[in-house]
Amino acid sequence: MAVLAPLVIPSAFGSLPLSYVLAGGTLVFVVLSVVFNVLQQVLFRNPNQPPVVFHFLPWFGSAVSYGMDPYKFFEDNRKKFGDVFTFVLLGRRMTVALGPKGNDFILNGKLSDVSAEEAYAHLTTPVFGRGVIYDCPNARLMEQKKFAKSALTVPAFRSYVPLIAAEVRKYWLKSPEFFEGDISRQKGTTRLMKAMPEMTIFTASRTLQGKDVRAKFDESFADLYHDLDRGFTPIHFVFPNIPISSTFKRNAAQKKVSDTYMEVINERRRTGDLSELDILNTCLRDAVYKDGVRMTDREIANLMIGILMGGQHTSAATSTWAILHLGAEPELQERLLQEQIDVCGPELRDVQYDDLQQMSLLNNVIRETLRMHPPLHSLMRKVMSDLSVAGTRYIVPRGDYVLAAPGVPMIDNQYFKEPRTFNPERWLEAKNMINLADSSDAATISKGARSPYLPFGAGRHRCIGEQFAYVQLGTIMSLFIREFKWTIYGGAKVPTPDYSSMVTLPGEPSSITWTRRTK
Ligand code: X2N
Repeated sequence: MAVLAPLVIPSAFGSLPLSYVLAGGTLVFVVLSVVFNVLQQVLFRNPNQPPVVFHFLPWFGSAVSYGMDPYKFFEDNRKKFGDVFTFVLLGRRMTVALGPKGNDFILNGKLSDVSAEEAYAHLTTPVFGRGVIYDCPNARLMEQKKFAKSALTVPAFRSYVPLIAAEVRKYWLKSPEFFEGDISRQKGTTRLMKAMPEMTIFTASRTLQGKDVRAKFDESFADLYHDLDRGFTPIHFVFPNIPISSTFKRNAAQKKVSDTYMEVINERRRTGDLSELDILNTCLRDAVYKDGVRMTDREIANLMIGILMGGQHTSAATSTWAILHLGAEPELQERLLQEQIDVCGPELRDVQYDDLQQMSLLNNVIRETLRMHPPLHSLMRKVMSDLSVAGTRYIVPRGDYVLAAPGVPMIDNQYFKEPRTFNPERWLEAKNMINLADSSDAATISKGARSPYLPFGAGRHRCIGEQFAYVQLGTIMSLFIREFKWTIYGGAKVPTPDYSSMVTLPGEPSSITWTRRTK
């Protein structure tokens, strides 16, 4: 049939099918843009802007080397260019500023100069929903953080520890990763990247959001949050609305989860029971902005999604890394058990919040885990007006993004001896506890970002979840240490990091083999 015959174009080479012409045209376009891109980098270097990491492909830029191992990428380019350089990442110009000064420059940047919401909202708003976190003016976020933070008091933490312990025990009992209903089981193998995210979501929802919210995870919430997770990826950072199933599921799940929180809110208002010390109740009572505007129930619902997503990936990754490091060091497990006995007595009474404060080795294990594996390797801001970099002639142009990598000083031997060695004991030395900037730096680096140890960031966007993270991780780890001895599955080493997700995760298989401690 004539309509199916390939369209033929006359040309200098005779007649060619259209597909050949299109392919040839595309090839010529790609070759020309690569050539133009290379020539532009070689010929037109602007001495008043940071050096640009050389890349063949326009738009794509250095995506592969950054995406595969950002720390190696930062280190390699620091050797070539120093602390400040620009690279192209999937259509964005990212200017990196390394070291404590770089962290200060970015994380303490003026509100009128750098914007987090302009860097993140396209990723986070479809997941969290409208009106909160990065989908509102920064002044609103500051107050939302204050509302949430005001729930995170010592009395609240005291109430959380037994709730976390109960959730962990319940999980062990029913989960196939642990006892699977058979409490007499004495040994097993656990895929940490299955078990720890589940334990994290159950414990965080139970404590931060209450019994009724936790109960939803036995019904629909687990699958819906799973759909939200799969819409919270670097792919969606680059293409927020890429038409693939994870995007559609993300959008549907956001609506359903938000609606479910609204139902919980209505029910709490109906019964008037706001007695639990959770963030939801605090917001229902107190979330009135300084200008008299009250947060709507929808905004409170969406804030709950953001808070749970935030706590989820970061804590699940950190507990997994910590358990893996301990799995590689059985002797450290014994010392942690001794600490449990020293603090809670030989009968090992249930751990309390105040006990956790006495467990310095346990807290140093968490601190050291966060030093080697801060969940977020890159913190970004969009540059809103031309920024000059102190001590250089560089101007970072408006429209660029700036990228802080607080994890870089944390593995730099200038600040931490043998930085690749997991050594919780290093935190017993006082010099590691505070800022290590020398006196000449101290004058130029304003407070908050001076420290080479910033796993919770610094400045106006600093994490509000630090204390909660220590309570959650400390309680879960205490229970693990009391119940099990473990090694990494197959006698393997601690896995290398996988940077392809939103947080730095241990590569698979991240499994442990455990035996019960007989009591
Ligand atoms: C294609 C490898 O993979 O070459 F969650 F209430 C809730 C952090 C945002 C990181 C974005 C890009 C990686 C490309 C790899 C809340 C608790 C938060 C804080 C290239 C070939 C979320 C985006 C990561 C780009 C890296 C936003 C989290 N506390 N939670 N090539 O944070 O705080 C929250 C806050 C972001 C990113 C990336 C590639 C408050 C590849 C191969 C492939 N990034 N990324 N939180 N790449 N390749 C959170 C900050 C907020």
